[in-house]
Amino acid sequence: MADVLNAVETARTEKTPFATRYDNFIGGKWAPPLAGRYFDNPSPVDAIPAERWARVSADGLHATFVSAASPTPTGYDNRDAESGEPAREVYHYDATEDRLLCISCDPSGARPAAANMGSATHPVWAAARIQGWEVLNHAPRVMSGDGRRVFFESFGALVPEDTNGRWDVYQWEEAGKGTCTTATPTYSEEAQGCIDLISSGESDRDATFLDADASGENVFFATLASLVGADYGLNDVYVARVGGGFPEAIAQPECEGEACQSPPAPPPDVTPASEAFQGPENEKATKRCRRGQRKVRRGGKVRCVKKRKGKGKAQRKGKAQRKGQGGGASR
Ligand SMILES: [Ca+2]
Repeated sequence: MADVLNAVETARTEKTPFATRYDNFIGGKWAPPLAGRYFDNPSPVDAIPAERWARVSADGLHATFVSAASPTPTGYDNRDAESGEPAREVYHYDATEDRLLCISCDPSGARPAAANMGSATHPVWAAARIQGWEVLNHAPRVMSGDGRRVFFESFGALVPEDTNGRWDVYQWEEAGKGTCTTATPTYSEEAQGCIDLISSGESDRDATFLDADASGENVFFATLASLVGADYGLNDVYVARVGGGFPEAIAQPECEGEACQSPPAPPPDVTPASEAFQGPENEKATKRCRRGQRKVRRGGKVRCVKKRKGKGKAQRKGKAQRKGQGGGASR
């Protein structure tokens, strides 16, 4: 094992060496496995972040993990339908009810379609998986804070809409606590919850779970599939959001006959050259008179002359009256 440890992990291991085997930590106490079957790997935590296949919910009452134990502790035959090799499945454990569920086992009871995640010489068969840790100090949130949702990837098709024979992102939601009930079409008695696709199940490439928020109502995943009209291809990050979605652009109907005309020409420049240009012809627009004077055109030229007092007073008075009426009417 030392060959896969980094310097920090090696130092810790030397200080606190691994025991030869570990009991299970259940309900605050260490307890030996009921059947006496200990894991081969004595490490309580895998040294390689990407291979840490277990999580505990924030409330400490729920756990999810991956195991290839065969048959499964829940009695499902998890041998790959083609190779016959035991395949990894995803489990959910609820400490409040001491209940273990296989949430990725095929709801129909059929044996799984698994993929070899390893190599020809060291095969690792998996029908489903949760994402391992991304790096030493960060694990994607594969389970909501309350433990009632788990996001996993399945190679096998668990719903009829999954037709691509590739890895897809799924959600397991416990029945009775959210939108899932025993009457929901995707409810599975085996999983005691609803199993739904998050990715499309139709792309010819794998979809990947990236992360989720604590509520489990926002799930981030990557896919090559174009799930909205504006996505023209390539690998994109999507968020599946409870109550979310984009308004799709409405396709313009095809035109017929006279309706098929060119779009109207853009409006002319808002600043015509004649206004921007400063010269004699612009004198009227640019010449300003002093207070008490007004502009008049005489002999082709603009001049400032004294305002006529009587007319000016009458105009100002009329304006004031209109203003006053307007103000009253608006209240
Ligand atoms: Ca699939």
